Amino acid sequence: MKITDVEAIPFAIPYRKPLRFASGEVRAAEHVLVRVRTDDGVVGVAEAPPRPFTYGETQAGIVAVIERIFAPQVVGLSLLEREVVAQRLARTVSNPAAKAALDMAIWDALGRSLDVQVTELLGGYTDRLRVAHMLGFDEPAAMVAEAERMRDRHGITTFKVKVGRRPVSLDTAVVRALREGLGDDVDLYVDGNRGWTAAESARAMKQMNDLGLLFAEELCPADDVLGRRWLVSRLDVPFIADESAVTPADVTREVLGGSATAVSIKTARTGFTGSQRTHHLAEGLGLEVVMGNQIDGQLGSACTVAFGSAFKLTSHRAGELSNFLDMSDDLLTEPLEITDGELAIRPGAGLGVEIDPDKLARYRQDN
Ligand code: MUC
Ligand code: MG
Repeated sequence: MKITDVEAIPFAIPYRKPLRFASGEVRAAEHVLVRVRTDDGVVGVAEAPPRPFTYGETQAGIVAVIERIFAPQVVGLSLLEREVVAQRLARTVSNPAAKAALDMAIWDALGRSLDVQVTELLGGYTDRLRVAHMLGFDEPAAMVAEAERMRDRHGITTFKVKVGRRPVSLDTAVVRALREGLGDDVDLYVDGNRGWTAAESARAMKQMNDLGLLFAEELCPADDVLGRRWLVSRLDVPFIADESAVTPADVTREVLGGSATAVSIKTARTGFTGSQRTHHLAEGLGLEVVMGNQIDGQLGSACTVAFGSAFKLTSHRAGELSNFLDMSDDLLTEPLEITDGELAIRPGAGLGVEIDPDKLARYRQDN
């Protein structure tokens, strides 16, 4: 079970339509496939999605940091030395998606070596998550039509609505149209990606007071420390810290400072090892948890569902697992399928997914 090789392969797959939100926009999945090989011939995989507008990483940067810094630090270690891996990677600041993908590829290789599912290794609580779909910026009618399509085709009944535009009425009109169009049987929550000020956020939440929202996420920047604390103290729904709370220390700071009351766990930025730490902390602090999406492809979504299914707290709420539906293609031999509003974990060892070599050859960008 010794790691002998780490590969970082850039690939690009276009989206059928771009996803737009307050901090940026994604038109193509320009991700990095990470493969970890062992001396037994086992290969573990994961994907890293660069999100420069959130964490500063780029596709070329992820390839470089893995090839030049991380690979030499982990080659020669056993798959069982995951804490040694974590501590070595921690010597380099930031680079969360690069570290997370390497960590998850190691867990996948471990599961395959032991012939056990990763989700069983992590906790084995259940085998599926309810799915929440993320709606990017558009006209109200188009966003309602997309939500109806997701409900009719996939049985999805939880929607996260991107907000943070100005004037705030642009977004509050969308949320109202969704509630009116879809009725009271769907769950709705909003994510501002830091687009509004605290005062704008308070005004928008007041305008949506009668719409029965489940959560509000990152409506204003965490760096507006007093404004955000003021906002969170006057809301009557949990306020999710997403990009402001990547590490357990960030979560502690945001929550104890009164600037968040719930947390988004994203395997794309904390892997399985870091996500375990955040989960345990959230459980100890008594926080709501949502399994978030870093606009992941199918491989990334398989990682989210593997982690989310492993624990009671992470499987309680619908997980954000459906962005891959907007990609024009993907790398897996067998596509993930969302049915009756749920995504199930794959039955095989590790993550239970295989990379299609023809698809990888078609979309890789390094040859
Ligand atoms: C989200 O929850 O914010 C958008 C930007 C990003 O980094 O993640 C997505 C979704
Ligand atoms: Mg978010």
